[in-house]
Amino acid sequence: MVGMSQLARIGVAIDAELLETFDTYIAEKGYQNRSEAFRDLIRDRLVREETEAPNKEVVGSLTLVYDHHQRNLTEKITSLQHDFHGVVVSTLHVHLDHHNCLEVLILRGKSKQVRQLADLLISVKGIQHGQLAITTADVGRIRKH
Ligand code: NI
Repeated sequence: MVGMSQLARIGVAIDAELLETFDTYIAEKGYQNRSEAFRDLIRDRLVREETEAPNKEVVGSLTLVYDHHQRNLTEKITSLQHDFHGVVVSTLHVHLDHHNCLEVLILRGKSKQVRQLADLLISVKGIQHGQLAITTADVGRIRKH
């Protein structure tokens, strides 16, 4: 793959107790060794830093749970999605039970637009839970492999 860099080895001095806690944590997460766990933590932190820049191009998934019987709710969230039609790539709707719906929106655009739409949707009256996960398609130096 273009841009694949050679491996560099580093030595890290770390408090023994902190390392023990870390080893327990990564074992619970299923990591086979510390190196991959360190790399994932570093990449996660870098993605978070990068995607906080307002003009950074990001992709995100927004999960919403709501009762579709709530008055005007579905109209409001549909209207908001049309206001941001350039940002909404795709939506998935699951009827969880008689009342509740789960909607997952795939969003793409500038970080500030994606966050603004997510905030507007999550704050609509009747949305029971909403959560935005942001990442970047432009991983560059933080490419996983
Ligand atoms: Ni539904």
